[in-house]
Amino acid sequence: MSLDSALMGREVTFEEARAIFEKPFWELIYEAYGVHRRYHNVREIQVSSLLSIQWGGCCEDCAYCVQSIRNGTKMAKQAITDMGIIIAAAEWAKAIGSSRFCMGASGRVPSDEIFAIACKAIKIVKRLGVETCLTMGMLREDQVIKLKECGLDYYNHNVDTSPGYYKKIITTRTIEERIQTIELVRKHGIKVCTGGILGMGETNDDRIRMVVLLANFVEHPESVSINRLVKVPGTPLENVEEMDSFDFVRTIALARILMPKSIIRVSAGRETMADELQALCFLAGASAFFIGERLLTVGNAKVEKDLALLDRLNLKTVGCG
Ligand code: SAM
Ligand code: DTB
Ligand code: SF4
Repeated sequence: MSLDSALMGREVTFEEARAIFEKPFWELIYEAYGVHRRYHNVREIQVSSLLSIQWGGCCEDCAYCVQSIRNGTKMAKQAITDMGIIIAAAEWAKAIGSSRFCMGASGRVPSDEIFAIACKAIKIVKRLGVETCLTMGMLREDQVIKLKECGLDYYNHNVDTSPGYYKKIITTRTIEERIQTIELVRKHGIKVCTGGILGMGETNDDRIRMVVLLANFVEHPESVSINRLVKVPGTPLENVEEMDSFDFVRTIALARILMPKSIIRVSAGRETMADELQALCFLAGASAFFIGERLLTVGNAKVEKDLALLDRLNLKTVGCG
């Protein structure tokens, strides 16, 4: 019996997940690629684009984030209020192959002002025939209901690391608070995008625990975001030791095996990844990435280079709608 069917529909234990993660590398990849083939069209990659609609001035102390005032950011809080800029960015995203447009805002929770801007933008972007995604911190139930009414497709809210390592990275909130927002989003029928960051000094056991947490949600997240830390000067994680690339690939493979149907995105950190490493991520079951010159505030891989990579690997992007 294949691993995915053996584990289907029940909680996975840490020990089971670790046994998968620690398989001989090529056995793990073979297994993950098999799951990927059974549930997805392996010739297709889903691409999304990001736009920061509010940046800087955040009071949270996430050790990886350039937007936190605790990390001495010079970025004053500023929002995009001009819908024209948002529409132009969404149109550009569609033109370069994105089927989903994701808007992000700094902050622990959204202010009324940025929440209203996001609601307006969601309705307009949807009319372009592009899926919408939003990430703006923790939400109240009435806000989730409002976003659903506006037609929001996905809400991105990351657990970021393992429950045990969380306090080493963020002290101004708990992982349980994050999970509450994810549960509210799920409850009101908005698709869940969640994941975390690898390469923040955590161990492989932490990476496994994070994937197990995601895989044991009552329903698997429709979209799983695996970021590789972008080391931003001035943040406490600026000089953290580089993680092993094959452990990054192993984490993707584990996520693919434990969440067979989910979209798995290689998110931040691709700018410094070799094409060959990215190809290995796709082989291990990654099925999506962000396209565009910029993520939220940091740079991303070049668009022409990404389009050429897709071409060289005989991959095509999933169309809109
Ligand atoms: N403020 C909201 C929040 O924290 O949920 C939304 C924006 S926040 C920038 C979205 C996600 O970006 C974070 O949860 C984190 O996973 C990711 N992120 C932020 N800085 C990063 C970095 N330097 N490298 C990799 N991922 C990062
Ligand atoms: C996610 O998991 N990765 C994206 C998205 N969700 C919003 C953002 C990564 C942000 C990288 C740092 C920056 O651009 O500031
Ligand atoms: Fe603020 Fe989000 Fe950055 Fe944390 S990740 S400092 S909550 S913007």
